[in-house]
Formats: sequence, C-alpha cells, structure tokens
Amino acid sequence: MIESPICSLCNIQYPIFQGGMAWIADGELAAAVSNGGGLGIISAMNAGADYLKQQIQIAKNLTDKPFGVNVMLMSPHAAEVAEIIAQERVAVVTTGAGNPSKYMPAWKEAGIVVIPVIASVAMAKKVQKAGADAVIAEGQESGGHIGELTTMALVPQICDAVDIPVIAAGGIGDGRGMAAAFMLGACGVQLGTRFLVAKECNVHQNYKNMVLDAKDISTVTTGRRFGGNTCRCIKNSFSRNFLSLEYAPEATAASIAELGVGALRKAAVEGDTKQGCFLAGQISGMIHKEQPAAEIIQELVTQAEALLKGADKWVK
Ligand code: TUI
Repeated sequence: MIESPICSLCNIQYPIFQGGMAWIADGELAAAVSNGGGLGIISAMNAGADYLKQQIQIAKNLTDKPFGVNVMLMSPHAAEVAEIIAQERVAVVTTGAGNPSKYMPAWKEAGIVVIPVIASVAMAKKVQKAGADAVIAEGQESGGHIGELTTMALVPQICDAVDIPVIAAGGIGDGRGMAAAFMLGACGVQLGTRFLVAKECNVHQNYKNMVLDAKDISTVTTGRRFGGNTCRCIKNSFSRNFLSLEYAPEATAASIAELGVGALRKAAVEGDTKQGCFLAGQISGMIHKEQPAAEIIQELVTQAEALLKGADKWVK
C-alpha cells in the first residue's frame, strides 16, 4: 500500500494527481480520477469565472471526494478565477506558467491546499516562502508549457532545496515512472498524458488517437528560440509550420507570439489533426489503450508497489 504525506495533505487514497490540462481536464475527468482514489484537477485554462463555476458543479455532482483546480497564470482571467477558487473552497489549487505568490494569502485564508507547479529551484524557494503546502516539480518531458530541466535532474534538486513535499511530473506514464519518482525523493506523482486517454476524458477522439498512435520521438518543442514559452506537442503540420516560421532568419519573438492562438482549441474540441496543436508528453509512445481513470490508477499503484518492494534485489 503506497501512502505518503500527500495522501493526508489532500485527503486522498493514492498520491496520484491528474494534470490540469487546458481544454482537456474538465469536471467529468476530474471526478473520475478522484473517484478512483487520486486527485482529479479541473483546468481553469483561459476561460472566465462562469466556465470554472460550471465545471466545479459538474465535479461536485459526480463525486464527494476532494478535487483540485489548476490556474494557468498566463490566462487573462487568472485573477477572477483565483477568487472563485477561494469562494467555492475548492480542496486543492495547483498553478502553472508563473509565480502564484500574490494569490496565495487569499487561498490560504480560505483553507485551500496550495501546490504550485514549478520548473526551477528559484521558483520552488519563492513559493515555499509564500506559503505553498507542496510543489509539483515538472520536468521538460511533460506536454505543454515546459521549463528547461528533465524530471531526473529537477526532482532531486527541488527536494534538496525545499522542506515541503515534492510531487514529480513529466515523463511519468506508468508504475515504473512512479517508483522512480519516489526514488528521486518525490512523495507523489502527477500525470497528464496518461489521463488524457482515460475513457472519462471528453477530449476529441482524434486527440486521443494522436497520443495512442505516437511513438517515442513523436513530440517536439516549439517556442524555444526566443525563450519563455516553450511548448511540447505532437509532430504534425501545425508544429512543422510553427518551427519553420520560428527558425526563419527574419523571425522575431513578436512575429511568432500569435502563432499558437486558438490551435489548442482546434485540437481538443475540433480534432483538427492538421491545424491543431496537440500538447502531449514524451511518454505518449508508451500509451496504447483507452482505459477508465480508476483502472489507470490501479495499474500505477500495483506496478509501483511491486517495484518498490522488490528494489532490494539490487542490494547485496
Ligand atoms: O503550465 C504548464 N503547462 C501548460 S499551461 C498550458 S496553456 C498555455 N497556452 C498557451 C501558452 C502557454 C500555455 C499548456 N501547458 N505546466 C506547469 C509549468 N509551470 N511548467 C513550467 C511552469 C513554470 C514556468 C515558469 C512555472 C513557473 C515559472 O515561473 C516563471 C517566472 O519566473 O515567473
């Protein structure tokens, strides 16, 4: 039985979070993951207060277990969404793509567990100082907006730098990754891509198929040249076009800034395999079937437990 401080902190059975994927992680997916014993997370993405309120209600109707909300800090609606989270007294808030410190006093005041996603030691220290209850250390194997370090290099450095619990994310697709994360010092894991193919995930079937058909080298990163907005996505005509414009000699940060606008919606809602941007992690090549969220969680836990129990086979 895998148990860690994350279970008591978040009042969940297993220390497994579902990533708050923009345009993908809705109230229905979050409830399914929470009902399976993990922590489901609704993405507030780029939407306003009404969308979030509606998804929170959907999740509350489907589960009596705790669930979380992810705030994408680059969203123009981040401030109003932050307020809704406090009002609704959501159990857990995770944040991404920025420094959440200014919202943290209000969340702590409302009794919410605050767990920022970070990709560097400096940001981990900042959020710990601002009162974070734990951090999610996300390596660049993840899908979507990513930092510079791999999970293997990032997680132990974050564990050394802070005193609060660390959850590992990026490149974790099964119980092997989960066991490895614990060996690196993490006491929980977050998975996005694996839950994207959950039966209860409402993303367009073409998106699931892009992940199911992916192989090891099917993802690329866009936005690296000018820094600040690197994204990992599946190779297709959108990403090829983006990269050719990004690396054209005449390109500037401003000229490519608007290239991705609307492309995530095109992928997740319309299933547009040509013009859509299919954010997904490097473990896409390991995923071969759609499964109920609860089954994904059971597989992870069973495999990780067996590996961790058997780890002494390496020690004579
Ligand atoms: O946030 C993510 N992944 C995401 S957000 C997203 S939606 C989006 N849409 C359009 C453009 C950009 C994003 C898709 N995927 N993961 C968590 C994460 N946070 N990864 C890295 C970070 C991060 C980066 C910088 C956290 C803090 C940070 O601080 C920078 C600073 O100094 O303020």
